[in-house]
Amino acid sequence: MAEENKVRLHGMWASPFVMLVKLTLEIKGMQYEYVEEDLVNKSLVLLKYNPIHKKVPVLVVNGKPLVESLIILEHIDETWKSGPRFLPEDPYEKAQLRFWCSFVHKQVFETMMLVLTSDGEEQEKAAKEFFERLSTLEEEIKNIFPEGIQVIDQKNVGLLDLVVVTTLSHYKAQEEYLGLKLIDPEMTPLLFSWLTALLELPLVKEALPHHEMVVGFLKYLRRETLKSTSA
Ligand SMILES: N[C@@H](CCC(=O)N[C@@H](CS)C(=O)NCC(=O)O)C(=O)O
Repeated sequence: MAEENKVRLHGMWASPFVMLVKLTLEIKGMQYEYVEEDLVNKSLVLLKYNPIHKKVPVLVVNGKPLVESLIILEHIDETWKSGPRFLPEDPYEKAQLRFWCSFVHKQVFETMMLVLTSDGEEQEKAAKEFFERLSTLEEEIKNIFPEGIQVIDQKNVGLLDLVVVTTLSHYKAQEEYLGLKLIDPEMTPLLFSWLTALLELPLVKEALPHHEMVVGFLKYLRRETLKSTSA
């Protein structure tokens, strides 16, 4: 590989943001090196490349770091134009797409994390808010797919497809572990069908970690978060 094309991704296997960048690199057909980070003992390299947020993913291209998954994605899309494009040319469409990607990453992801790491009344409140946000997304899906969910294939997968599938990819393991329905086919039928179709894409299936690993990670996450919030 020529030096000017050296790409390295610092990530953590369970992170939806890392999975998003991985899928993008793979769809673009890019060669890259992957470095698994231990987020409990962050490496000096991670701290050097992302001193402000200290989070993964970090993409290092020719020695230059990029952080924040959606920013990384736009950079990849604009730099490697040869593969499929993830962002539309039209400025208004692009702005709308950015809005909905950010809505899923912030509003949906954050309330989902609260549901996964709380108990009792706090969990009920978080779940209510999470379902409200999913209903907002469901309304937008009606605009995106006015004729119902289209057949999605790997070659025409878009940015919002990738953001939705990576953010919600662990939902079955989460439902099983918590004994809670998170993606309800009756409450949000379009989201359920969209997600089901996306999870069937071969590239997505291959990228998903094993169910048991996700359940093990959830146990750990709940235990550590509940311990720190009750201290
Ligand atoms: N907005 C960031 C979120 C990244 C993020 O939250 N990464 C988590 C893993 S899922 C992380 O590195 N956490 C380490 C920490 O918070 O110390 C992005 O889109 O890249």
